[in-house]
Amino acid sequence: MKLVVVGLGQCGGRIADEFARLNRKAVSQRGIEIVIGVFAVNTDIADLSGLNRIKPDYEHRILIGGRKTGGHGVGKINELGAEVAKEDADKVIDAISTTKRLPEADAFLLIAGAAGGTGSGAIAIMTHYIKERFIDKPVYNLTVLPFKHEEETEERTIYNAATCLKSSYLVADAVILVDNQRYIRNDSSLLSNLSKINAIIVEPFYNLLCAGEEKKQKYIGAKVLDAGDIIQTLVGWTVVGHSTSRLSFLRFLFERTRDFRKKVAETQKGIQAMDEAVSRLSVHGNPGDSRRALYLVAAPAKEMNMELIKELGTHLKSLAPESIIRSGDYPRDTGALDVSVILSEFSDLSKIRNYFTKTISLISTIQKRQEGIEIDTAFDGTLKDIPSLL
Ligand SMILES: Nc1nc2c(ncn2[C@@H]2O[C@H](COP(=O)(O)OP(=O)(O)OP(=O)(O)O)[C@@H](O)[C@H]2O)c(=O)[nH]1
Ligand SMILES: [Mg+2]
Repeated sequence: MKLVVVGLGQCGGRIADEFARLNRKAVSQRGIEIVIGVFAVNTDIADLSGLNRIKPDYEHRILIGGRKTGGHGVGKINELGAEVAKEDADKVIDAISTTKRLPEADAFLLIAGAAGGTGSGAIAIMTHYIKERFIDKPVYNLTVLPFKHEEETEERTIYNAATCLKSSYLVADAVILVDNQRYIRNDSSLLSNLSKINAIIVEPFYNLLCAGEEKKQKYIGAKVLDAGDIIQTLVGWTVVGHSTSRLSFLRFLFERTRDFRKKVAETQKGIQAMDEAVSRLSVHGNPGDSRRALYLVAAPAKEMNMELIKELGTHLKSLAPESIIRSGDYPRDTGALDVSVILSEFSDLSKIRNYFTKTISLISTIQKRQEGIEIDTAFDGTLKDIPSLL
């Protein structure tokens, strides 16, 4: 599957930069292309300059809202991010249109942090314009949810996330969710290392995008997972999961017997790997609430057989009984068993629902504050008896 990737705001730009790296890896290691154009869009000149792999010309690093923001960002006001995206959408569309071999792209992927200003405000607006201009291609959003400490310290965080997510859901073909907080679970040093988190965020996409582009016969699976399978799976709220387990090196080299015990062990290893991928979903969710699912197994050809793939399908069906499940195998020469999972069309995700309910109560508190009905400070009680001149 080939993507055109557009990163919006700082978070979006940096993750788009990671996709550019992923594509270079695919070209150098596998001789295939998975991303045919990468763009960063921002209101902040410094953020655009800080990127590494996206082409440094103004057609790939696109400054929007220069007149309104002076090139210094929108300071977390996502309404302003949305406004400048509307005003400068043409600039972005024109740049995308110059992509060589654009007709080969299977889909667009737009990326942003939900809690910021520029990306949060711009992602749904740009999705709308891109869909309008390139009507034959699906447009997906990859939306990054804030860390817990950001939610706790800044009211705007929740409000921005809720308004960004609602808007994305209304226009995008699917909203792939990634929760920053999930990536520091076992390693708190990651909190200060966003580039490491970004590398982990894009990991599940590597094999998923490569599998259908493979040209070499020995890497073509019995059941190839191609762009069509992925497009059919991605609908509405979506999460991804990934796990890699190393197969024992000696066993990998020498053990060629095909006895039944080995087969049982293989299946068990596969199920463990899938459980791990599901336990590491990019946002915590109940697989039972998804309506579409997909899994891809990448491993040495001799470690895989159709029975293993089928067993894994049965296992995923037991976790997500309401889901239509698609699958594929991807033979690789590495000593690893790699499982990628997509769960899509969620009917509920508590994390997202909480943003919406918290924002509704936040809005009513703000309204009351503005009307002077409720003043949440230590002066409350004394203040309301003082006449106001407003
Ligand atoms: N995973 C990840 N999250 C990031 C990164 N940079 C920022 N974020 C998250 O994104 C949110 C802030 O969004 P930014 O992208 O910095 O904001 P922006 O879109 O540039 O908007 P303004 O700076 O307000 O104009 C916060 O929740 C951050 O935790 C990054 O490189 N990786
Ligand atoms: Mg910024």
